[in-house]
Amino acid sequence: MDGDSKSVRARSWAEPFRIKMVEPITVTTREHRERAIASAGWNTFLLRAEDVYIDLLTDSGTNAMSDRQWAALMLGDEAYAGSRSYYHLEDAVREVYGYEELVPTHQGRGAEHILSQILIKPGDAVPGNMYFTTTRFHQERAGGRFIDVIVDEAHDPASTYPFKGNVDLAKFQAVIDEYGADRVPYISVETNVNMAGGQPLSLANLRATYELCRANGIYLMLDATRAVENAWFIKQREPGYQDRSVREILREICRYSDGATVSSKKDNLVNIGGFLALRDAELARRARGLLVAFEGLHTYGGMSGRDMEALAQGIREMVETDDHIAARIGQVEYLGKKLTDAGVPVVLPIGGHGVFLDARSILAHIPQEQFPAQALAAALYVDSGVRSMERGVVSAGRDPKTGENHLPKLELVRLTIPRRVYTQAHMDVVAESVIEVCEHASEIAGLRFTYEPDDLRFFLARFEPIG
Ligand code: PLI
Repeated sequence: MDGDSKSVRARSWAEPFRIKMVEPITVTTREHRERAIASAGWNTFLLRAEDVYIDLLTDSGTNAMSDRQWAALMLGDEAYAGSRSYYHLEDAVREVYGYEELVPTHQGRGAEHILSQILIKPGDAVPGNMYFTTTRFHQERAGGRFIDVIVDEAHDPASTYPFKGNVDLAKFQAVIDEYGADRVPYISVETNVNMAGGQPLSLANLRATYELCRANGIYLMLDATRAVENAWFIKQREPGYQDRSVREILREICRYSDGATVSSKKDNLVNIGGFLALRDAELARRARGLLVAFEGLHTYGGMSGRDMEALAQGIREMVETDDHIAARIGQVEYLGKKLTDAGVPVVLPIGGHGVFLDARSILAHIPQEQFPAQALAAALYVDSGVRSMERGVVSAGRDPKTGENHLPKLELVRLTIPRRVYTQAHMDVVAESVIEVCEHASEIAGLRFTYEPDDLRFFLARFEPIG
């Protein structure tokens, strides 16, 4: 049967690239890993990367760059002011995202810092479709109060609602009613919501949210860090978008916003970088005023010229065709399906940047105050050298007013897939290890803090097993 025949059999997809350079990784012994996790205080952030076999800590800054990006590095213009590479980046952001004003930053949290400082006044409310750690930190540091307005389905790992990233408009309206529109400077709308499990919002919901914003004089600021992944899900799930390219859908997402913060370490296919993009020239002027104090001059903002060249190329490449994003999310789905077929409870539907294990259900014998997801991530590392990340009560931190732990409904371990880095064989090894660890879940003990940092505690906290 030739390739053009009208066969209805499903065909496999494959990565739209071949591998030109490799980086060796080594597998360690179980004894080695037991020592390593103990000296890391049971926190996978504190492991040395060389003690890790398959590194699924994060998809942030762990991308493999293309030959064209490596070539672009050589063209970097390292001028302190007015670098040619800055203007290349500005062109790419205007062309692909459609924002006129570019404020470059060293990474996403740099952009969040500047945005929070220019827009939030002490006592303001900042609604958002679920918190992200650094985003909420900067909003609270500026005196704002983050209020979660995501749909209820997002908090239920088993719900298969296709747009778990949607804003609940009634919750958003309630914030406006309670605080008054003048105390709500902007709503922060994250694409493909990270903490919900990489879950998309629909264009219909974004459009309605934007209309509510306009009616009340409130800005809609996107966290467009994973907007391309969101665009892919819109193409798959939202009626009317099946024949549109991801590039076109991305432009439409940005159309319903006043600006965006972006960590370029994800969708944009680079290892470092980020930006704040805006429509309003006056807001951008204020942002640049702070930028020169905290990040760098307005034409580099913490990036080198070569970083900006690689980023400009990455931005074009991520939407050049839909093949890249199809394969990227296809690989995540491949791992997710292996786990669901084996009965492992994960966040459904499988998300865009990783598979999220439901630690609350896997380790039902460990109360949330004893950090089940943290304990599961450590156990997975000891089993196979696979590094994952806690996304539960440790990441959620404490309420700055009451000092009490936030107790999120989602107590998850994130298996985050770097872009263009691992093969399906790596995914098979990961799945086998997760299944094995789940089979022995009752042997895993809870943890307690031996060191708890005040802010963003998940990065540097240390633990010890209880009992
Ligand atoms: O890590 P940064 O500073 O480049 O970006 C911060 C940031 C902002 N928004 C979102 C949705 C993120 O996911 C994000 C960073 N995420 C990390 C580091 C992660 O591991 O998911």
